[in-house]
Amino acid sequence: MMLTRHMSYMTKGLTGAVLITLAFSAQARELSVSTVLSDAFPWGQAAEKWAELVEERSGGELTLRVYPNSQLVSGDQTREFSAMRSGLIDAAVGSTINWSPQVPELNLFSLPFFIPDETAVDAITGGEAGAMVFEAIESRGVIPLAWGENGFRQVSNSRGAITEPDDLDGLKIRVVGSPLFQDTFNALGADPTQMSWTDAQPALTTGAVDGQENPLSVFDVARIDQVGQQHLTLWNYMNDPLIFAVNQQVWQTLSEEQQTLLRETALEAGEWETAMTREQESERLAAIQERGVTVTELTDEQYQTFVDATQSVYEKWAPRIGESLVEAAQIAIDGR
Ligand code: X2X
Repeated sequence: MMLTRHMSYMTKGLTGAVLITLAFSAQARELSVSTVLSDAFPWGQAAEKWAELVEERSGGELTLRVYPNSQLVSGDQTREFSAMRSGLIDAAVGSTINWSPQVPELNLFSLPFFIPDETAVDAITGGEAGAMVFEAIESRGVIPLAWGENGFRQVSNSRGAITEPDDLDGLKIRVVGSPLFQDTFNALGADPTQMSWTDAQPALTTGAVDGQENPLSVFDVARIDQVGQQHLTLWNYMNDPLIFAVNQQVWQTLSEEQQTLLRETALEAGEWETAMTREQESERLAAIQERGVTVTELTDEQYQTFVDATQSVYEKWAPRIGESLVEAAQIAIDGR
């Protein structure tokens, strides 16, 4: 009775158009997606691509709204995973580095000089080791869907060319707020300082730090050379994959069709972004060199001096990551 009266009041009081809009918006669902970098970078473009594909294929029923620049965690990128787990944010395209304080298994990718090339990255993420990493994420309340790539990280500084660990002696290097990085740069004799990406750029500009490490795409797009970083060493010391993921409670409220749609579009966006990032590497390097940056490539012998100097990091962190995961990754690398 009450309901009937209420409905007839609604019908009389509202125009048909408004009713249709209400009915539609009751079904439409918007999920927030956090990223650290904006769509000026491949990373942000990965999230935008995901949103585009979802928009197209859901007919507007499901929408992803991308919030770049770590804004949903007030610039503190190492809180992104916790925020997603607690439901403060619905989803993210995030870096393994930034999530590693909450998911120790993700430190696998930051082990210095462990993953030699792109084929090795693919062998790890696409095989048993990758599945183990995804299980580790899921066991912490987040549903991982697909891989993307921020890229192999290279080191730059304002002082001089780095060709051996001695060249890093005493250099203040900005690193991400993940403890393994502290150990790696300490082992190399540098003076690492943890700070967010938001704080890194002013610190480089004022000379509060001498150097930083990031993939070529980040160095290029953010014009890191213009904040005094004239020396860049290509040492591929670690790869930083991206992961597309959704909060578990949010995931459970989605229909099976919506889940399939989110997973398939994440996979597609991830593959698209990874291929693009890799294809762009050589033109980015050329652009960086053209802007006057001294680029140093290491000989095998020089490379080995870095491997030897960071052996202790591997020994300390392999047990924290999990010996069986490190082993699975090693098998993937050897068999690639
Ligand atoms: O902070 C960084 O260096 C960045 C942008 O690469 C990450 O978020 C890992």
